Amino acid sequence: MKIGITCYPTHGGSGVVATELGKLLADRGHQVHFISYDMPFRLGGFHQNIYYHPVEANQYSLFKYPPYDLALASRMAQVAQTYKLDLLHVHYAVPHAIAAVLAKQMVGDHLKIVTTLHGTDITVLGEDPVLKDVIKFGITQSDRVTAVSDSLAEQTVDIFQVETPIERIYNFVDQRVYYPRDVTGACEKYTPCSHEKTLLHISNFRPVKRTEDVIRIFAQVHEKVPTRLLLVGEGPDSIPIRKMVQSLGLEKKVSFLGKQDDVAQIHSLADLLLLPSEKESFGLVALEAMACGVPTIGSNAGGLPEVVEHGVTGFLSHIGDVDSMANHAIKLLTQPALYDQFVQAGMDRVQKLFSGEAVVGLYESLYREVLEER
Ligand code: GMT
Repeated sequence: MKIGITCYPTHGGSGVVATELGKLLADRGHQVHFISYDMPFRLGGFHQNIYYHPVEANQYSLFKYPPYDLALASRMAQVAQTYKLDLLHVHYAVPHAIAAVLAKQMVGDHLKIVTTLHGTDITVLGEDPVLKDVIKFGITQSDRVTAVSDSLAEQTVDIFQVETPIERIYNFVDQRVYYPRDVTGACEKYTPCSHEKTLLHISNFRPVKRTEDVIRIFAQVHEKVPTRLLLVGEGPDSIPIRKMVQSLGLEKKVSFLGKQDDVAQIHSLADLLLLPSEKESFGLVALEAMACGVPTIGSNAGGLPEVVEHGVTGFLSHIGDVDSMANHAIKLLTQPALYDQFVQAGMDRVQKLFSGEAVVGLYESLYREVLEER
């Protein structure tokens, strides 16, 4: 098949999933065309069967806002015509699904659109009265719509009152990259080595991640068990969180590592991942941690309970229940046999539900099904 993929090319989970999917599809012999404003960061070097087509918005002085959405639609149509694409698979509804609908109108009905909903495109932007109707339009005009968890599929129906069937296809992880790495000596690369237990949080430091809760959980755990905290990622809450760490006198125990590329290695340094999010349609970072042998302590928001099995591969508490999350962390850190059981259960769960091979097969079947309708 000839497949166009559009995603956000940055460090976010939707872009990671889209890029990894594209690479696996290319490995299986499909021709994959990434169409975006930048090269997806996970794409790396040369890959057979993968092409990248940049989108540039015109900066003409009349425009207060460069028309990226139109440039994207136009580029999608050009690539579709030039390379005779069978379908566009767009990740994240805004503006990608809407741009794809426009491209399809320019090219013709034979070009199919598969839209994958990732989370905040529905749970945050779907609540925006300005965007709500156009997101609904993108969903209803797509030939197939998938969501990364049952929770997100249900929320989409609730928020938009759509009858469009939404197929749940879970995110996946490449187990050739995400596995418990031997990190002997690697700790120095990120922070002074220590015999303390290591807690880890990775996110875009947006309010939905509740990073203040991460610090509160850590402060409680640290009182009972010698621990340190690694924080990976950057965003609007990074500076307030630094201030909070200072005001609690925890600077020596908390390392801010900023954005990092080799996340599998950092996961492998950790004992627990903290993910107390307000919203989390899936929680790719919890899946990556699980694949690296790291249980998650987090909230039961959105689709997180579909990834982390409470009491089996991690512990999930109500959003904001910092005491419960801290107690669960202390329990796992102080009971080695239980901890090992959680690690093993997590790795088994990854194999059973979230392997790249299985999930790429589901997308391939979906593509075939939609192309048969031509
Ligand atoms: O976590 C974010 O805010 C980034 C966002 C994105 O679009 O990359 O993540 C969403 O998609 C990920 C991949 O499907 C999911 O793992 C995240 O749970 C989801 N984030 C939210 O729902 C807040």
